Amino acid sequence: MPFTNRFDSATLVEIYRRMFLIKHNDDMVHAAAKAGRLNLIYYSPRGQEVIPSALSVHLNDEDYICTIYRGVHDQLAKGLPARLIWAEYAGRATGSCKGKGGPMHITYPEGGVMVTTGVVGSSMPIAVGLGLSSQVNGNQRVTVANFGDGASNIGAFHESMNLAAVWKLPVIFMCQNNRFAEHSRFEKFTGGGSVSKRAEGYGMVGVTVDGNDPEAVWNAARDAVARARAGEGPTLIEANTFRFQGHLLGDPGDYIPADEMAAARANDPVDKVRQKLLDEGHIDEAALQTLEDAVRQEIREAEEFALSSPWPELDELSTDVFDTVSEPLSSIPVSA
Ligand SMILES: Cc1ncc(C[n+]2csc(CCOP(=O)(O)OP(=O)(O)O)c2C)c(N)n1
Repeated sequence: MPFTNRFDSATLVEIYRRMFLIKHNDDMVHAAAKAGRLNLIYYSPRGQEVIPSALSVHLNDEDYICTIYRGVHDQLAKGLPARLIWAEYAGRATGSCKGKGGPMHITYPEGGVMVTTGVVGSSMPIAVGLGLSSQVNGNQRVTVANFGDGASNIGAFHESMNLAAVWKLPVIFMCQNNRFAEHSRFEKFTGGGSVSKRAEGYGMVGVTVDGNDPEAVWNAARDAVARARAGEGPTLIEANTFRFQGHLLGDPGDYIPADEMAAARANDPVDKVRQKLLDEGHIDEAALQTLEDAVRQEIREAEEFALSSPWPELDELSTDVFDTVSEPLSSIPVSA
């Protein structure tokens, strides 16, 4: 069930807990990679913690998300257990994809994490298909398609927006605009200068929010989820944020102007929300530390679980590869 339907102290504390989980997980992945305990390709979501944390408190376990290679923040906020992510990172049989997917292909259908994709722009058409399934089945499930600003210039973005609008599908297009696509600046590759304004061309609602402001994201997500559940169609949200690391682990990110990076880090949303919680009296320091210690313990256990898990057996190579449930192709009549 959604955490709460009011932006009260409990909601803000829960949003912060999810943000701290994302940040601490990221710190520990970096530490494990640097120490050689994990060998992985890794795309840090640091700086973008608010977006999935403030959105996911509106979602049920049964709701769907589609995300991208950078989407560990989306996965953790949706409730995917960290130990399954770590085991997948480590290539172990206990990972969310039995060690065969790796960091760029984390899935967890039991918790609604339906796809993590490395193909830029492909989270959106998959989300449209999931939205159509919810409409056909008559359930109230909402699907969130997460993607970056770069993906908003891929053809699949426009096809997905159009179809979702025409069919009034319960889909939220969540553009996490972190200002860079690989090494290119948003302004240099985006006609019109706005992603959300493109919604108008498809007759759907589009909004721009400060993606580092939990209340702004929470409000926009509340409206979009309500619209989707009421059968009133999709919403495009452009949430502006900034990424604190290079494109992927090992990229120094020196194409990001130093002053912009320094300003973004000085306004670290995790620190800001923590301070807001204390300043406004939503929680006290001791309770916050207890909450953070629980997260640290969760990630410590995730790493221990992953690194002590067995490797996949050799015959895993060919399991889950072919569909064994449906009729063999040869038995399906082919019309002339
Ligand atoms: C179809 C396709 N084209 C190009 C790439 C190479 N590529 C990988 S990540 C990336 C940048 C995407 O940027 P954005 O959508 O803004 O997401 P971000 O990485 O900033 O989260 C590109 C071009 C790809 N993986 N897939």
